[in-house]
Amino acid sequence: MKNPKNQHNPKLKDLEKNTLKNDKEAMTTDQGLKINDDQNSLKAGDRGSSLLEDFILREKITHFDHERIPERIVHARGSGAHGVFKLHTSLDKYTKAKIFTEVGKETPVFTRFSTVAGSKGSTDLARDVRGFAVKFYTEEGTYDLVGNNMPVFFIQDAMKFPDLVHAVKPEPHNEVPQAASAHDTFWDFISLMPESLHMIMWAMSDRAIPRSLRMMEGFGVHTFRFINDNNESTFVKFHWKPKLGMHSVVWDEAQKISGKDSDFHKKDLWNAIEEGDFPEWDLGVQLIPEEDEHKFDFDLLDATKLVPESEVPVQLVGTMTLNRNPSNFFAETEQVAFHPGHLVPGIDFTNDPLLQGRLFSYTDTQLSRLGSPNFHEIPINRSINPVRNNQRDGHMRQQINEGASSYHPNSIADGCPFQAMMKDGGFHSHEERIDGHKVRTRSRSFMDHFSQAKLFFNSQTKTEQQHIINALQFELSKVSRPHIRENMVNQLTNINMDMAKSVAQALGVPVPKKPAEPLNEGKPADADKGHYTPIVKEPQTQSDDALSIIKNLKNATKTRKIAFLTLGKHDGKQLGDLNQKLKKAGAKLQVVSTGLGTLKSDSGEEVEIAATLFNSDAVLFDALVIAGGDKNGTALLSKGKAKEFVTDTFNHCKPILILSDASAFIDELGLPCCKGAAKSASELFIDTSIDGFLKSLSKHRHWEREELI
Ligand code: HDE
Repeated sequence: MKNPKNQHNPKLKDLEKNTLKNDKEAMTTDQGLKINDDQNSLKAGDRGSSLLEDFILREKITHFDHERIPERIVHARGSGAHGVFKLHTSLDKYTKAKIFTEVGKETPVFTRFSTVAGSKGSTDLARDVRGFAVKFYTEEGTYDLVGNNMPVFFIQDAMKFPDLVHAVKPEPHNEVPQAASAHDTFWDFISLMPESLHMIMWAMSDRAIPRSLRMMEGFGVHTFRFINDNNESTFVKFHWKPKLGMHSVVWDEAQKISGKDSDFHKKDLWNAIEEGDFPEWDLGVQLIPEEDEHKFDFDLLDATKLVPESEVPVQLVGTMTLNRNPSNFFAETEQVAFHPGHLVPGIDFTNDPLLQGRLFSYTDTQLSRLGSPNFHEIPINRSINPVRNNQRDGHMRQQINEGASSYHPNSIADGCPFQAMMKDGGFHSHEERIDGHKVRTRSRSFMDHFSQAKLFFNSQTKTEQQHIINALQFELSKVSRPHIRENMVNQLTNINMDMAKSVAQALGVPVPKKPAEPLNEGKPADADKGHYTPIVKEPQTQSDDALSIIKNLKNATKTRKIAFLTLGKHDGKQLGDLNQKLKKAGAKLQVVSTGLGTLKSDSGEEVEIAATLFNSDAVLFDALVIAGGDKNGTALLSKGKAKEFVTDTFNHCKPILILSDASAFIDELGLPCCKGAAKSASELFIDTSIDGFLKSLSKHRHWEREELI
């Protein structure tokens, strides 16, 4: 989508130096030689062997042979987009970072969303954490906010990251399962590491199966520091809040989407941007004065903890809008290289041991992924502030540094490039008094592994709690070793006994009667036992509405995709009326029938069919309309696929509008929940009026229906 506003985006201007269009131009070799025959190799005779001399064939095949680069070790599957961040509230009291002080300023960004565990070609709808990485191209250098869609993490110390990733990735002996945590090694590790339990609650919740990348929150996860002009520090937690609100799919739906369209999220983001429905997120900050560092019932340096919004409110300061799709997936989305250590003056780290390890890992991994320390020169990674230093050479160097000096201090180049004073934007690491022994240990203040898992579970609606239980039942039912299932149930007893019991019942393991002693194998061989014994306690904040998706529903109608199921001869006036009202609400109606082409309504208007019962599926839509007119509704049900379409929509609790004879339709449909005794439309949460349907759409799902299924 060409957005006229983008012509002022300095990063997009910068990228233009490297973009190429082939319009009306001849094909050439990599050396610029025009090619006359791209169909045939050079041969000794027209049936003879190919000649080594064929430099054109050799060049083409050699380039092809080397096209692949290693995929990211984690977050391999991603979707990216360009956009801008605009600040509306200055944070100059806390930070000198210009992106957060100059109100009205638009900073170019490139954002990449990802799943974590799956390979590059895996499905979008895996139950997984989503990466949410934003690169801000600022005049003070590039700043990366490399976060996730969940505010906490599985582990507390970077030392355990390779173990966690080995455990969740496909098992090493047979390389299965792909993009799934439902297997023995993952749950074996988790069951022995109680520090992961808070994150497990998030990963088993609906947050792990978002409806759209446009409808999920983002978090910086760690506690960072803001530094102001007086070099005073304030702790900060970053939040991204989607303007469309949060929405998720249900697990059965997620699995079916994976089969019907494994690129569901990728296409959704791409299409929204192409259609001008630019996704937006508000950036929020939680600010904590340095003197309050120890006032919480958890450690701010522990990445398995969040700061409840009811304790420290999130202040919204600006908005990110993604308004342009990449021109080339590999050049931009694949080659973009994020790093939590890409900072600007005014932002700094804390001693969170997970963050500290990340500061090493990201540059290191780019070296093997992108192959050279010059990865910062790749156009998508290039700073819009010119790069000047004494780093030289290396594979694929692009910059041509002039002059004889490549060192500092020097006299022959007048000391240039020179070191910038702090007042001129020179980065100065925050000075912090550190006084302690060199120890390989973990602070006792990190040993409460359960209280925030309880907080998260307590904060969910009944529906959401049931989804967590269902997810645990599903995941652990795929674990073949009974002792792992049992260990996991024991861990759950320290979060919620009812949850632990329900999970145990579904797994065929002993149902616990009381909370178990938590297993904690995540401790050193000679550890002082007392030090590493988990602290089981209640959270200071018992429940926080901000943690629930359902309690925070908003704007649910905008960009919703609605299927209008018809065989033709539908009521044309009804369709027109519905279309108009849906458009006004920002939703999109698509006609679905048995084949492509056009259909005529009862009054003769032609409508274009967007999808068929065979090339599409109910899981790819947010809601369903059964057209009225000439027995259209019940006639539809003679098609087995249509029955499945309606039943899936019903089972996934999505809004349904029946514009034909609703009771005859329901009777004919024979839903599993009401076999024999047909229930009325209202008892089944099925709408029969357009206005009622619009209300249902804005609610997103009829969760009450889960009671009937
Ligand atoms: Fe990452 N992570 N990570 N991570 N991470 C990577 O860097 C790592 C962690 C996150 O779209 C890798 O360039 C360690 C937390 C995102 O390109 C690698 C630890 C959070 C992305 C790496 C963590 C993240 C990555 C793989 C524990 C949320 C995708 C490819 C100490 C705050 C960025 C790459 C993109 C990618 C290491 C934990 C977010 C290997 C060692 C916590 C969004 O460097």
